[in-house]
Amino acid sequence: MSRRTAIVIALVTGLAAIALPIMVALHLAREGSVEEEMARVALLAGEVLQRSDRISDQMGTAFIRLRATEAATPCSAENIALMRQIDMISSLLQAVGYVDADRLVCSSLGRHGERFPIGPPDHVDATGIAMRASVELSITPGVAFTIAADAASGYAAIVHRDAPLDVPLRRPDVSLGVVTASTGEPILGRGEFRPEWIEALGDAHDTVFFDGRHVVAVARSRFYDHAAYVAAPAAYLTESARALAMVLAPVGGIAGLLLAFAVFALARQQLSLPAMLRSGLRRNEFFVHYQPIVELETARWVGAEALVRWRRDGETVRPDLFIPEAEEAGLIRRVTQRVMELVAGEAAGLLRRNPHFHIGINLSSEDLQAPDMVDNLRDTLRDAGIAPASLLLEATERGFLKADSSRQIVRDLRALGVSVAIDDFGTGYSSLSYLTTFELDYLKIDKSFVDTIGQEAATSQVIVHIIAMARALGLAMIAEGVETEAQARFLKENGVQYAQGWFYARPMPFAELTRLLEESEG
Ligand code: G
Ligand code: G
Ligand code: MN
Repeated sequence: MSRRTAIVIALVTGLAAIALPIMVALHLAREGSVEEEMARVALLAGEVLQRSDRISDQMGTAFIRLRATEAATPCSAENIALMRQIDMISSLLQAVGYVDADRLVCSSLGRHGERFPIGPPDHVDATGIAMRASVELSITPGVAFTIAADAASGYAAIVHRDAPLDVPLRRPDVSLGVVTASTGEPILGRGEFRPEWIEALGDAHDTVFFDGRHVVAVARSRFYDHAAYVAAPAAYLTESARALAMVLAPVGGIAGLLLAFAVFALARQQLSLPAMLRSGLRRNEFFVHYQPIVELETARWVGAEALVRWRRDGETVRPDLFIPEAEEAGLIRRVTQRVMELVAGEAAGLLRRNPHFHIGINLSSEDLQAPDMVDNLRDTLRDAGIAPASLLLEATERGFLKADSSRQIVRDLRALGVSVAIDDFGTGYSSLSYLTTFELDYLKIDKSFVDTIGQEAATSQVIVHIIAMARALGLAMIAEGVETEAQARFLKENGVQYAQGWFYARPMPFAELTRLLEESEG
């Protein structure tokens, strides 16, 4: 994956991370309000049913008590007194009375005579109750009553028509009513009514559903042939969903931002150098350039230092950038291993044809601690058919810091026939006496000392001491970073055997190295 693709993916994912929770919040808001509305209408339907059940209970009780008097004249003074008493104790009945020939002859209010015609019953139910659903009485104009009369005895109960519907409503356009459960015939109700709402009940005791236009609850009485329904139009939903969304959307937005942030952090981590190094190793993005090492006496190329390069998305990353990262991330062993494989792969032929030519490979301090390092190297060299003497391993002072293990590995390497150099000498912090405890072959004089040659600075004397010391320790010297003829002359005059630097050649691809070598020998 290229860096650009990764950034685009991170951006798209980040945007999705912001948009998705908002959409989910909106959806939940709608869902939540449907559920909320279902709970609300179910509760209301239960209340309507309970009220209509209690009204029926009180009517039934009233009929039983009135019938029990077995009075010859139902409108006797004693009977009217009883009616009054029943009326007083029945919380939901407005009055009880006596019906004859479609007139309310008397009631708990007194004797009415001819004054209260109530018309014929709308229907007589299975238990012999004659229902008049909506009757207006002349003493209370504009108020509708339901009159239920016991057809056999003529006794009747009078309730406000809408008494069962007297439940607290949040909205005026909620429909509610009571129907005959067995037939679905409406008994009383307010607002829109659809027969299919009752049909949806089937054999169940109650049901609640959303038919796309209304949230509907229907509940059937356990005692009477009644069912109550409550239906809230869906228009509320969008409204309450909007209200809920106003709360949820910002929460979703914040969650989205957090998510987007996490995605970004993850993407950044994926784009981090260690992650890129890992994928670079997997995808063989590393290659090696070779910088010739020159014998000062003869000006001949006697070897070359392998310098790792990394081509990432078309550009070459410098090793001073990624080597420290690789060390930090614990990947340097794999980098070194890869360099060794690359060198073994391309340079084996050249090294067999030129037994005195050598290739230098840089080691990191971790390489000098790895117990399998010597065995791995031996295998790599054997598989490639390279003589160990063709190899120079360069380790910096830092590499020698863990003295005991690294000293043994250096010993094993040299026993194998490989040469070992101390690289960047003088730039570390090891004491000289400490370095003398290592058995080495070469000392590479760091460029910073070569740079001082010919300068007046006091440090320009240091290189003289380094040279003297290397000679005392019996180490051959390779001067690094030689850029001028004057530097080359000075080094040669002071007994430095080898040099490396732009004055001779820059690091180059292997093909160029072989071409130039063959030309010089040709
Ligand atoms: O020429 P160049 O920019 O490649 O060198 C930069 C630094 O990277 C030098 O200090 C060199 O020692 C180091 N270096 C180059 N190749 C390797 C390698 O394969 N392994 C290690 N550990 N260091 C390397
Ligand atoms: O492993 P070491 O630090 O020795 O690697 C040598 C480093 O110095 C590499 O980055 C290499 O490209 C660089 N180099 C080699 N010769 C010269 C030179 O003559 N001048 C400069 N400025 N850098 C050089
Ligand atoms: Mn080096």
